[in-house]
Amino acid sequence: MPHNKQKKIAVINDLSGFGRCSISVALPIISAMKIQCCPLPTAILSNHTGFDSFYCKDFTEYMDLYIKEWVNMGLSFNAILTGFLGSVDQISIVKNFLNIFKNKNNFTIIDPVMGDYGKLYQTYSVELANKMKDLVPYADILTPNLTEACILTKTDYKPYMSEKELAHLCEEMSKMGCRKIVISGLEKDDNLENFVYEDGYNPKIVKVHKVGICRSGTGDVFSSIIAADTVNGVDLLSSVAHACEFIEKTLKKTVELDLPITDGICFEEFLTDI
Ligand code: PXL
Repeated sequence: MPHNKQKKIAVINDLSGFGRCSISVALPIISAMKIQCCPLPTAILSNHTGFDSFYCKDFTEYMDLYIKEWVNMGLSFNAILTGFLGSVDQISIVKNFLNIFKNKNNFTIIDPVMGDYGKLYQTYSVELANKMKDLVPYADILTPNLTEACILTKTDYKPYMSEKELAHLCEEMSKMGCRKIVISGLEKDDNLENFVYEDGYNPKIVKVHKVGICRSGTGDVFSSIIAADTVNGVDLLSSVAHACEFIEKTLKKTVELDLPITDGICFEEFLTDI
């Protein structure tokens, strides 16, 4: 197939025009890592839901037609990365997409985007959050934050958990059908930690020094780097270290520039060195 000569990743996520998250982050990062990024939008927003006001157009009704064209073109992907969903009905649309495009030669990275700091994002219903579990069995790599790991395992959220508690969360998620899990963005003292669980190995913690507080879209930078590194043949632990190092320097610059918390991290400053 002429369209499948270059490595490419399908990214199922929303397009937020301002606030540096989702497709607006995945496109530049994955491209800078020399992989073609093919977005399938789940919703189009003026700016992300962390702002007090935003316009959101749900894309559910157009997704099947969009996917059909990709099938007709004979596209294939080296990885599929999913993120923010716009409605409950999108769970079955994403499952259908994975049933068509997931195969034994590619990877699926499910970022079960649902919330942060113990709360669901504004547009997420409890029903959508419950249904997100249906995508876990498709994940070669699952990248929840702590809030999302708690929702998936029906565990009460608390901002700090011991390694034993984190390992337990991972065991529960792995029973749901995914082999590798990274619980990302754990804020502990002055550090940002990531708990890396790979079936059959002792879990590892990858940490970096955190400057200021965590910002919107950091999880999207993280999952985009993991997806692109995986396609480029990098092992999970090294790619988590890579993502952390990139996020650490970007957070530092973001604080230096004194950007509003809502505006994400200024990854453009370092994009060409990624
Ligand atoms: O970064 C997660 C995310 C993705 N998409 C939208 C969001 C958020 C977090 O606030 O609002 C639209």
